[in-house]
Amino acid sequence: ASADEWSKRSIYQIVTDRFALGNGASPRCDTGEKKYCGGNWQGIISKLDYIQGMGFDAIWISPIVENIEGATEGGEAYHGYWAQNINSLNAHFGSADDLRSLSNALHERNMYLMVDVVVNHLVANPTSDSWPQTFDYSLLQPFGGSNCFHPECFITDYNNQTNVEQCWLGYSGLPLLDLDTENTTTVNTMYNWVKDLVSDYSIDGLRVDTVKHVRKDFWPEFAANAGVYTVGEVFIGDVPYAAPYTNGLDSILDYPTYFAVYNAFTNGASGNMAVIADMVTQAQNQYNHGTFYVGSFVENHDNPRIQSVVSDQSIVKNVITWPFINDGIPIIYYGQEQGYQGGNDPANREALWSSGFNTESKPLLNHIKTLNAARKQAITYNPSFLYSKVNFIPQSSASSTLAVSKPPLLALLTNGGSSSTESWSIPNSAGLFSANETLVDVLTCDTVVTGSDGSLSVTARDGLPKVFMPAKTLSPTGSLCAG
Ligand code: ABC
Ligand code: CA
Repeated sequence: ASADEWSKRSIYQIVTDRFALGNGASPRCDTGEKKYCGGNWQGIISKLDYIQGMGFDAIWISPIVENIEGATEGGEAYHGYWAQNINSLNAHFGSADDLRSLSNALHERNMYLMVDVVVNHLVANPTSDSWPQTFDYSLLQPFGGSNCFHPECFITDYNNQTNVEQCWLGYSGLPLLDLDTENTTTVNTMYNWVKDLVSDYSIDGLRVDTVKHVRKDFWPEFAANAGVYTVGEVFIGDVPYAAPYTNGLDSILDYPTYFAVYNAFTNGASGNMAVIADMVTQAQNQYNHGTFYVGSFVENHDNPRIQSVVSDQSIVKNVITWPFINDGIPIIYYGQEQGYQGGNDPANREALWSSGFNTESKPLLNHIKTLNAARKQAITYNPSFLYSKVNFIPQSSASSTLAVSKPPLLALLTNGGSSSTESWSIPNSAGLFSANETLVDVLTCDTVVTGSDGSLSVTARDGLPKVFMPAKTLSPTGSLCAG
């Protein structure tokens, strides 16, 4: 599917090993052990009702190819990022038929499949401790020789782009052998591989790993061979650094805004909401296609979960609201809906089955479900919703509040927490509403009415986010605050 088709979607991110087992089992899973816990593709198939029931219409699954087997210095390859043979699947997750069944099951529901792919490296255990280390390169298929890899050196200087691209991630205990992406044969192998992968498993989109560790001009032809939406991981808090990668791939995961949001909401009163607006505006101006195709997220498998640093549920709900009211495609990391609290990798990769896939009395799950429905209704109501830039209406307490407009949505956010009192005002000059217009906060179904000049003032004492939609934009028979 194309970037335009993906832009309407909402993505649920899954670490396959940690999501569900096909046979309904729920073995103990100690994240600290860094071992396979048993999740697989059949397990995902068995829980598609759970995912779709929250309003998601796409999933992103962790890498699917065969990885290094057994223990390494960094544990087992349960996350899938340590490939050994890219032409074979990871048997822990199932067979080729299982993966095709997942793809088919998704498509029958009109859902999309996004697969995580890694070009930058493969992994083998060192066979000597001398320097440079030696490896059995024949394990690394279909490459099979040291000439297909950059000479061993570890990344030491993130300010030196050649060092970032041609030296290795990891460390001597667990080196990620860096593919020679300057070598034409190697490059063509990767281009052909991605083309076949997408067609063999009817993949709709790709999350591309370690994008900043491969030269920029590798990516356009990679994306062309993929032929589907590509969203790249450029792990950086800096828009000018990230922007050029949006020329080769359709877009990138919106890491700069992620850091701004994370910092604004997890630093108590010193958190600064104004930085969010600044970062989004930079991204809108500097990315190719602006922010229309970015992946917008507030948690993932590489960063501590929000609830590992913040417990105030009003703040948590504000943070979770963000991806749905921002430009781009919302991505929710599995477990967020269940209130998971894991910290840094590996603690943030908890088994979802320990939640029992409970959908009753789960406030965050319901919050996400409502936000998915609100965004869908906004897309239906306003044909240009997806291609309008989110706009920030200046507020007097700019460090603790944010007024975010993307018609027909108006979100009022705060990092003040559940015992704060905050006010927002939207002047009539913003041109958003007419006089005496009824607006519905779709998160509570409470209503407010604009003034006789179309302006809006809201004061709240609960620190909760508000997502207003004009009453006229809601369907009387729809799921959002019907009637
Ligand atoms: C293993 C252990 C961890 C241990 C880690 C060092 O080694 O399990 O406990 O902490 C996979 C596994 C990981 C595993 C790694 C390494 O492999 O999932 O569990 O960690 O063996 C992608 C994937 C990620 C995956 C890989 C490797 C890449 O999403 O899951 O990891 O295939 C870098 C890469 C990025 C990578 C990330 C984990 O590491 O660029 O592609 N993610 C700075 C650097 C970034 C760097 C980041 C984190 O630190 O600039 O390049 O990401 O190390 C901002 C700055 C940023 C800065 C951040 C921290 O602050 O602007 O530049 O990022 O303000
Ligand atoms: Ca590299």
